[in-house]
Amino acid sequence: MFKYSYNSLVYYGENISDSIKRVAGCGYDAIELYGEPDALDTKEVRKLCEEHNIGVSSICSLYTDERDLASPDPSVRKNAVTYIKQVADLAAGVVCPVMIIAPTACMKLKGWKDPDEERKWAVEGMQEGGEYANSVGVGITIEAWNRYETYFLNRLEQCLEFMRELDLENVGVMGDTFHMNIDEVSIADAYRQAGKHLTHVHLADSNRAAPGKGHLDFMPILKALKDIDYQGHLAFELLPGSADPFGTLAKGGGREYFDEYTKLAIENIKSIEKEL
Ligand code: LER
Ligand code: MN
Repeated sequence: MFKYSYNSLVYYGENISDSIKRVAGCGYDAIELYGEPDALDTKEVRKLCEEHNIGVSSICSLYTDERDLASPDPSVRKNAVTYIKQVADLAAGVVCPVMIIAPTACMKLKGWKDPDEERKWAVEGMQEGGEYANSVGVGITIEAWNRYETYFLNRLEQCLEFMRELDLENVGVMGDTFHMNIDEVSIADAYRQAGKHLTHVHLADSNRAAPGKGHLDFMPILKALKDIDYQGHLAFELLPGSADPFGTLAKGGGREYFDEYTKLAIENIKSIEKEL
């Protein structure tokens, strides 16, 4: 039996109590929180989760230009490490096992002139952040993003290579089917190759809508996850089909991603899980 979670990122601007209530009401085991430590009160989140009998599966860290482990600017790199530590504290405070981590800012499409130097910075920052996360009992999981969101890690095999450069016991990799649909040869094979190192999963259809609303075939994907005995959560990370999804949400668009898709996503994937 898979464990299910829904990423609160898409409930843009909503009160966390409404988000937790909706996710629990739709039968999820857990919620994935967006990684803005200052915007969340850990005691309140814990209380709400206890009340609604769900857990926090994961924290979706938000890597902006000011939170870039691979930046040539040492103050930006320092800020990124501080951010990782703050997210780790948030995770520990809400009893969450794993936080997502990435070596660069999201939407940064060009690297530093010296790739070796840049990689060294990214490894150093992730090592420091990962050690801190370990000290507060939190795992880190490295996410690959598609080529239109980063130039750095686009496929799981690259995340595994990066992971092996770290000296950490609490590190794994994760695959998001939206990104994988663009940059992997086979989503199922990439999950199989990650095997025991796969510590988190984001599910979305080809267009980042709820599974069933795009053209991905989830049967071989779920079969691969079952075959590798994946023990983490399946977290739906859905966002409106727009170059600026948060702008769309801020203007009141994407309402189907709230009640309708929260319900539909778990229903559709559970119906495939039954057939495995
Ligand atoms: C985060 O999980 C992700 O997949 C990226 O697209 C950044 O939002
Ligand atoms: Mn993702």
